[in-house]
Amino acid sequence: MTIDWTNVREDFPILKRKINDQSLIYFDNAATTQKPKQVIDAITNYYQNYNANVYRGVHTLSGEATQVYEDVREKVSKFIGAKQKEEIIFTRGTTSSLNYLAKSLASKIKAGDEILLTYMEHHSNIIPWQQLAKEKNANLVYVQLTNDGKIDIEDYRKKLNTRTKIVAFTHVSNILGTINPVQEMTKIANEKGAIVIVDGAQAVPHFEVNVQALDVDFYVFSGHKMLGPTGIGVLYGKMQWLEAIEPAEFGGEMIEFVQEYKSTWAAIPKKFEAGTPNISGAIGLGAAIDYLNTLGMKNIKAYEDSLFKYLYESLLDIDGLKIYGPDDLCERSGVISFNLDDIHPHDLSTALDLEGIAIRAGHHCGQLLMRQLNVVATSRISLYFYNTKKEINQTIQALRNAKEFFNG
Ligand code: C6P
Repeated sequence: MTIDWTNVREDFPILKRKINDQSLIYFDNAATTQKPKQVIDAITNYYQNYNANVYRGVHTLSGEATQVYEDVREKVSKFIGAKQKEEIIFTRGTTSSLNYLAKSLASKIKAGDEILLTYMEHHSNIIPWQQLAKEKNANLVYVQLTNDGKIDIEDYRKKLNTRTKIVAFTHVSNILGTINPVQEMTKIANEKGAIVIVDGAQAVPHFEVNVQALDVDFYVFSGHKMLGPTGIGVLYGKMQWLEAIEPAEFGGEMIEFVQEYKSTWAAIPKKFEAGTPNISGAIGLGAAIDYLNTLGMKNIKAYEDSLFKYLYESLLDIDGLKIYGPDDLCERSGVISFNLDDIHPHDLSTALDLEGIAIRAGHHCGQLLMRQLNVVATSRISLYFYNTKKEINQTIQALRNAKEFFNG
């Protein structure tokens, strides 16, 4: 299939917006992606035509809503190559999936155990483990990064030992863009008997992910970074792990029998979905997956890679611009962090915003990584398939203008 990537933009109403009298150029896709009308329409259709709670009614509307909600579970399962749809738990997003796991796995951790993280983790993949370590008197251990922003595999091997109970790391760094060798890291961790949890927030939207091939124990991601709405995310777990862990949230629909002083749990996945779920969010996520499948993840990756190469080489041309992360573009996904001379990223971002260009500036929820890079903040451009070379050219010019303005 040949895709007209410029035509794809017609599906995204927001891309017609003007910001400061200029056409919007949206380069903050790692924070959240824009939504195609197919996703917006699917949510509207639910509220207009079959709004009801799931599982709770025998009436027609509830049956319809339940059917679509469960169909989305199946779609997600196929999209990430899970063995069965019951391995897909709906959550509010990556952060809530990781918090859920930290609570659910608490019973497996005792004093002196180790939880292995890396220096490129998002705060969402640090703080829940810090809290768990504090509660259990366990220890957090961090894997070093190489100078070009990759996980130091030798250090990783060294730090894994029989005390390591959990290894949690990101598939793709939201700051460096580094794609980590998940399969290799999982194999090494499993040999030591550690549970492997992978943060796929910046991976699933951009290339094909197959959790069975990766052989991870748990994999988590957010709907809103892959065209879906906010407030919906996924916690994938291998069935044997989901059977071995306890729920961390309790209430309606996650039970089987309730007695005065004890209860039993519903079958997986309902055991892990207490209360009314985000039904419209799941429906929006289902429409997002349909949309991505229509384009094809392989096509998306190929187009994004070519766009990224163009962006990377154009940025390299700007004097005084320092790029963070791997030099080998095969080891990167569509995120690029940089600093330009001594211009504060917030100033740079504000200057670009005046020209209608949205980039992100700050620590990107990665304060540990900022300290490793010896900076307080970076500017960041993150791409998606609706971006174009023309937008990159305009942004490069805007960066040159800002350089001249701030440096006089
Ligand atoms: N990163 C960014 O601009 P939530 O907020 O739960 O949907 O996702 C959290 C999260 C976890 N892991 C990684 C690797 C992430 O990139 C993010 C979100 C956004 O980089 C917001 S800070």
